[in-house]
Amino acid sequence: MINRWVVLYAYTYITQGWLRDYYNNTGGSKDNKVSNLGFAFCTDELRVDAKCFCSAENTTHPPRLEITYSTSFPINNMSFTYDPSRFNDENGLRFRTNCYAYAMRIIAENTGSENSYGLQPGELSNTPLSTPYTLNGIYQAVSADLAALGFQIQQTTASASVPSGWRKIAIAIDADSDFHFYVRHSDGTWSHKMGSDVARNLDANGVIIYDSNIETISNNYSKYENYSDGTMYVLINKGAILDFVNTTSSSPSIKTSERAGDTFIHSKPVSVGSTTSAKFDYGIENFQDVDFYKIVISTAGNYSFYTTGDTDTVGQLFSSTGTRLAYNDDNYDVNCRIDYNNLAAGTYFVKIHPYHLSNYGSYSFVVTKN
Ligand SMILES: [Ca+2]
Ligand SMILES: [Ca+2]
Ligand SMILES: [Ca+2]
Repeated sequence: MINRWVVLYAYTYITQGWLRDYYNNTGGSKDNKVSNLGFAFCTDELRVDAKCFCSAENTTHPPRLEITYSTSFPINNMSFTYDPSRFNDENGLRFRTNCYAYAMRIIAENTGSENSYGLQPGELSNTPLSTPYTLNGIYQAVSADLAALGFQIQQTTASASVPSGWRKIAIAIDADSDFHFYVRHSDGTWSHKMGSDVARNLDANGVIIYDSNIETISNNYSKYENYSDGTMYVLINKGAILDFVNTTSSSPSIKTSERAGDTFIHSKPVSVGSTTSAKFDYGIENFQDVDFYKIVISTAGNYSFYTTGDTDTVGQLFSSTGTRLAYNDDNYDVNCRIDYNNLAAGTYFVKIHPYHLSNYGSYSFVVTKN
C-alpha cells in the first residue's frame, strides 16, 4: 500500500483559527488536531457521521472547511479560553514559549529562534531568581516583570473567584530545582506548558485540571518534577493577548504589535475614523498571526473597512455574534477593502489576516464612515 499523507484544514471558532492536520490513507492522524474537534477522516467509505475532504499536501489552495457556530460568544477581553493550537505548532510559538511565557502571554522578541523558549521570572525587570527558590521570591520577580510592562499582580487563593479584569495563575515550586506556572481559563479548567513541550490542560496522568484538583496536581505533577514545596495563587490584570516584548533594551517594553488579539474576545477596540498601525506579528511557515478589531457603530450608515500598505491582507466583517457579513481579499491592490452600506448601529468585528502564510508584515487598518 502506498502511504500517502493528505492535509486537512478546519477552521473553528472555538480557537478562532485554522487547524491543520495530516492523515494517511489508512485514516491515521499525525497530530489529532482536527479529529479532536469531532471530525473524522474517511478513506474508502462514506460515513454519515463524518465530514471530510482532503488534498495533496503543498497545493496552492487546499480545500478548507469552515465551521461557524450560531451561538454568541463572550466579548469580554479578559475571557480566557484554552487555545493550544498556536502554542503547539512546531512552526508557530511552541519553541518561543515556556511555562512562564505561556501563562503571562509574553513572547520575548529577542528569543525568536528555535529552542530559545526560556523566559524566566525576573528577566524583564533584571531581577534574576536565586536558589533555593521560594514562592515569595518568584512572586517578587513576577511582580517586577509585570510592573515593568505596566501590569499589576496580587495574591489570591485556589478557591477565590476571579474578579472582572483579572486572570488567575498558580505558581508551584520544587525549591531545589524548578518551578512551574499554571493558568486558569474562564471555564474553570487550567492549562500549562512544560518548556518546549506542547501546552496541555492535563496533568502527567492525563487528568483534566479543574479548580477542584489544581491544588493536588500542582503539588504532584509527576512527569518531570514534583512541585511539592508549595503553590501560590495570584491574579494578574494582564489579559490573554499575546504581548511581544523587546527584551534587548535595558527597559523592556511591549512592542506595537500584538495588541489586536487572535480572537473575537481579544479584539482591539478601534473607533470610526481611525487608522491603526498594525503588524502580522508572527507567521512562521504554516502558522500565522490574525488580528481582530472591534468597532462600535453608533449611527447607521455606509462604512468602509480596509487596509493600506504593501502586505497582502484579507478582511472579514462580522456581526456582534460572529456571523460573517462580508469578505474581501484584494481591492485594487493586495489590500482588502469592505464597503458596507446601511450598516445598523451596533458592535462589529473585523478580522484581518495575511493572504499567504508567508505574507506577514506591516499594514494599517482604517475604518471610515462614508
Ligand atoms: Ca498583529
Ligand atoms: Ca493578532
Ligand atoms: Ca489581499
